[in-house]
Amino acid sequence: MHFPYRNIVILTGAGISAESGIKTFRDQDGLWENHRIEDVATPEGFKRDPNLVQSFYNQRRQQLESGSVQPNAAHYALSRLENELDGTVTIITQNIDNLHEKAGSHDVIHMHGELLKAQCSQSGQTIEWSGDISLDDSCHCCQIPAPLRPNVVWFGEMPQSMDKIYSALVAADLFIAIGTSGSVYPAAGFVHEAAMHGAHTLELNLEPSIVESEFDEKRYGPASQIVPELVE
Ligand code: BV8
Repeated sequence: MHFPYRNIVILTGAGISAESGIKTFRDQDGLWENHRIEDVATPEGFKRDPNLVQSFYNQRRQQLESGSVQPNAAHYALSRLENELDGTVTIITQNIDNLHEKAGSHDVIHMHGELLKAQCSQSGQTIEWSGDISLDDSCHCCQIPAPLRPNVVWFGEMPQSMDKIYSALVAADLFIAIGTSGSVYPAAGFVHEAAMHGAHTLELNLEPSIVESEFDEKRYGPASQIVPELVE
């Protein structure tokens, strides 16, 4: 693989996991189809109906743990790129699944959290978690045990590791976005940040995203085809 880049930053979204059987958010029969964002992906929604929100994430965790969901050729291609490139490959994922890690990627930043972790609703501390989170599950880190919530960044909450993300974007000489609609910030603004610091920018998606005009280069098709083609 001839890759004239040394510091690659890759932003992934739900589209990279679609062919692994995980629903995206905004495609046909997507996750938001049956739920309003305000009801299942905001702190207010959790306060209003914690049961609904816990079960929305419990179902997604069950699917991930059922073993029926495995990395696809796109995840494996990125792991190969990280192992073979003479340089750095940083994956910033908006996804809360663990498919990049299962495919062998090591430098993965989960900016919107992780499904296989629970979070203390008081201290924000996270713990590895498998199985359902129920309303009776509480933390062991506070004087008065607090309820556990999914370790997921909801709308209106600050994404995780933003300082680490911005230093990666500043240092990047190549920025690739894979499988994201570009509809959520600050992730949708990363291409602009990387371009401002001189990176070449490439969009790999099934169809043009909302921010496709910001990219130097675009390739469209299913991730399991166009990502391995790029890395080969
Ligand atoms: C914050 C976790 C500030 C939960 C998620 C106006 C302007 C700018 C910003 C805002 C604004 N109004 C409100 C905001 C802020 C808001 C926002 O951006 N709202 C949007 C709706 C406008 N953002 C926030 O609130 C963020 N926080 O701004 O904090 C702050 C500052 C200081 C202090 C406190 C706070 C936090 C946002 C995080 C929300 N959490 N997820 C969960 O997973 O349930 S968002 C969720 O949707 C995902 O995580 C992802 O990030 C996001 C977008 O989804 P995508 O991954 O792109 O998926 P989507 O379905 O949309 O698209 C799939 C794509 O794949 C499609 O393009 C499709 O064509 C393609 N595809 C499909 N199949 C394939 C494929 N591609 C290739 N191959 C295939 N086979």
